[in-house]
Amino acid sequence: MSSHIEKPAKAGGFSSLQSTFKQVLRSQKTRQNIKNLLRVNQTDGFDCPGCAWGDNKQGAFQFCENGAKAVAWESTGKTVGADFFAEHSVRRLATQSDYWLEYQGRLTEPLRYNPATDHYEPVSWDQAFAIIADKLKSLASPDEVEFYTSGRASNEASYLYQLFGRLFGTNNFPDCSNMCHEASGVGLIQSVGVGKGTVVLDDFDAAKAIFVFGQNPGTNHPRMMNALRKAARQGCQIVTFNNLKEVALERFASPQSPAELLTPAATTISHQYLTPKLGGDMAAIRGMAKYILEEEGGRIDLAFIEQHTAHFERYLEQVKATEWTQIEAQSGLGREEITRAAQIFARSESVISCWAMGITQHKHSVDTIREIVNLHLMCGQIGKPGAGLCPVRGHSNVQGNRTMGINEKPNAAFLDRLERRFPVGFKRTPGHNVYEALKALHGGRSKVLVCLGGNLAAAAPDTEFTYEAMRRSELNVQISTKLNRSHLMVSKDALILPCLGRTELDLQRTGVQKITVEDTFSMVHASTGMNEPVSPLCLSEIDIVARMAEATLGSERVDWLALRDDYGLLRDLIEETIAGFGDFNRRIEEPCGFHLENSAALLRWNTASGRAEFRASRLPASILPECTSHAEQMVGEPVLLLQSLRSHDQYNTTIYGMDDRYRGIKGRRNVVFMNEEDARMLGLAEEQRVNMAAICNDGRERVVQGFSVIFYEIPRGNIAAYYPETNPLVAIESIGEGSFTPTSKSVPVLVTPSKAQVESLAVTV
Ligand SMILES: Nc1nc2c(c(=O)[nH]1)N[C@H]1C(S)=C(S)[C@@H](COP(=O)(O)OP(=O)(O)OC[C@H]3O[C@@H](n4cnc5c(=O)[nH]c(N)nc54)[C@H](O)[C@@H]3O)O[C@H]1N2
Ligand SMILES: Nc1nc2c(c(=O)[nH]1)N[C@H]1C(S)=C(S)[C@@H](COP(=O)(O)OP(=O)(O)OC[C@H]3O[C@@H](n4cnc5c(=O)[nH]c(N)nc54)[C@H](O)[C@@H]3O)O[C@H]1N2
Ligand SMILES: [Mo]
Repeated sequence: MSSHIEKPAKAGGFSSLQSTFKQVLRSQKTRQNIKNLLRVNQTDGFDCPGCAWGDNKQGAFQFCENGAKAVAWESTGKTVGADFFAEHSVRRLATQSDYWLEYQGRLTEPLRYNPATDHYEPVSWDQAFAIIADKLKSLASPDEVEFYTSGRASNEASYLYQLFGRLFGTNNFPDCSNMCHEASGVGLIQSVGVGKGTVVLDDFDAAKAIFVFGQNPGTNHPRMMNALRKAARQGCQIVTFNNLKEVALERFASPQSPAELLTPAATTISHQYLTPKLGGDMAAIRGMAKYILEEEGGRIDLAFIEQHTAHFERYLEQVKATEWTQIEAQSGLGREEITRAAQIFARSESVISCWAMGITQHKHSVDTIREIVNLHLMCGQIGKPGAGLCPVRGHSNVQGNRTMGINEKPNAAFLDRLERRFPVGFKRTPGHNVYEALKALHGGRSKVLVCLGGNLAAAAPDTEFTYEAMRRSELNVQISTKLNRSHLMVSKDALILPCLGRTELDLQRTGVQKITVEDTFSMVHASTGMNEPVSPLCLSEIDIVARMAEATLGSERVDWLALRDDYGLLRDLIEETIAGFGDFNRRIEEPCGFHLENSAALLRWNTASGRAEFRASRLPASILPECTSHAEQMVGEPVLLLQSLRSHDQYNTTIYGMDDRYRGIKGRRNVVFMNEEDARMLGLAEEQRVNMAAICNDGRERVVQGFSVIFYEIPRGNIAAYYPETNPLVAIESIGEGSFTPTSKSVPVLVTPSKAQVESLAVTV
């Protein structure tokens, strides 16, 4: 391949260390941030806000390059207050980039939008809470409010938030998980009766094979690279399925190993690296199952199947009926390479499968995840050391949010327990997820939006639709640390409520408070901030939620302010109302916190049949939606499938910088990775500017412009570009079956040279 872009030969190593220190030096609080890094993920420090990977809390510093970016981002000397907002109207702010908005610094005082001047103006905290309470009490129905949560909120904050929402009378809890691992939760609950991973960090030491599907840990879970490196060096076989050749999954150098740090030496991570077509994993995994059933039947764990599972025969029939031609065509992989992966799976004593957004953001994600589980059940690879299922969560406490009840479809057992403490008759009908919340706001059925963190405007799909939906809210309340796009979605009334970050000291009436989080391995542990808060006017998230609740509901049923004064009391309440939290306050004093029991890991199956359930789904007829062939006929050009993904220098909608070092990209983000042969066929040269138009059948135009073509090792017919820039292309109705997750990893588009008229690109079929 002849691209002028050069990828590094390995990931990690010195470049990683260099980048860490660059971030720390840039943050304007150098000394503070060096101190911070020494406290990240230590027993008495704060939980890294970077990602949900777990740590063993022993030994040296547990931070990574991208964790350092996250910490330095929060702990900056720059601030935005009343002066800034007096100078900049909302209309003017709206012309700035996402990068610029967040780089203005930390929010320092509560603000209210004034539609007459188009400026945010200072407001007192008391006034702010009164505005929210008045508006909520004026609603015709409690279901006219949407309570969004982003996965950084602590267990305590999210518990209080859902309790407030539920006592107010709604289950409308859209959250970032709806755009993220929702399919994992849905699929795992159906298959094994619990929506969480079944392994713990120690299992990575015991595994004889690790499969990594659709995940880029070198960038998004760098601490996972330590576990993979260690496993690889111990002789564990690592098999990667990724649409792109991600360099960290090929070769990784530990910044902690002197030899690998300073020399070209590195550890080979993947023993086998397969590059399926977008959405082709289910076919590939079906192929593995087919090979094992037909060629290595002796490796099937019949005793496990007999004792623990249901519907195996149906699955067997379905696998037999799946043809190799379809498996190869849909996965884009050859039978031999699938066979090799299957042999590693079948012949290894203990196997872990990890996955992330490359699996969960497709139309058939739930079925794909259930197919991963099928393979594990067939070979008895669950509930024993070194074996099991590992959806690798994103946000540092997204898993804890769900445990605490941030869930638009709460199960009956959860509500029953809550009702024993609060005998009020909680609503039992499901509330809104992100998709339904945006539709309800857009349609005027929901009137108030409250966001506990995050940046819904930039994170959600179909940018124009999302903007309009948020602008139609009559009151938009954003609890945030930094200015972002979501604050600019205003019409009548809006509030910005500045909160403390995780690195900051949280001092309440009874003293310094700690919060807790749950990592991807269901480990719950405490986190204590230590930095001086950026402003005396910033409140903790818990304080904000408690006062919002107090203003709206009064203190008759819950003494919100007492819980705010002492988070220990809040944890007592959690212990009383949520299963698995016995002795909560004491157990978080243990150095590593405690593990929440996982029934599937204990071979107990909370499913309809009381057994682990095989799922016999057909492969999808096509990965491309039906309307695309029509579009191809109309336009005479091939439709390409786009995945939207993260660069190395971003945290979701927060852009730290313009480089994507491991993919060889410097100083820009408006690039589209394309197979050279596809480019040739389309008459495109490398670095040529192109536009992308989405293929949808709802009559709306969705176009993004001015992306430079980069030749890249990517399967024919697939392209990749960064999120959130490509969000305008993801149609609101394009969601996963059973998960409602935007299909951010399979967006059918037409690519044309930029000079072409945008009008002529608007494709509707
Ligand atoms: N530094 C940093 N850390 C983060 C985040 C961040 O933005 N920055 N975000 C956090 C969050 S919320 C999350 S959810 C996680 C996200 O972590 P990831 O899931 O790793 O994030 P993505 O960048 O979306 O990467 C998707 C990967 O899947 C591959 N892929 C895409 N489609 C397919 C497919 O159909 N099949 C296969 N086999 N592979 C495919 C892509 O090539 C890419 O390597 O990271 C968390 N950690
Ligand atoms: N096209 C496309 N779209 C995607 C994805 C994709 O891969 N492709 N990924 C999806 C995924 S996996 C996710 S999780 C979502 C992410 O969706 P969100 O979680 O909504 O977005 P973030 O970018 O993580 O939120 C960043 C904002 O959080 C606020 N913040 C940061 N720290 C704190 C804190 O401690 N407290 C409070 N209150 N606020 C804080 C800051 O103001 C910051 O601007 O995006 C989804 N959207
Ligand atoms: Mo995520």
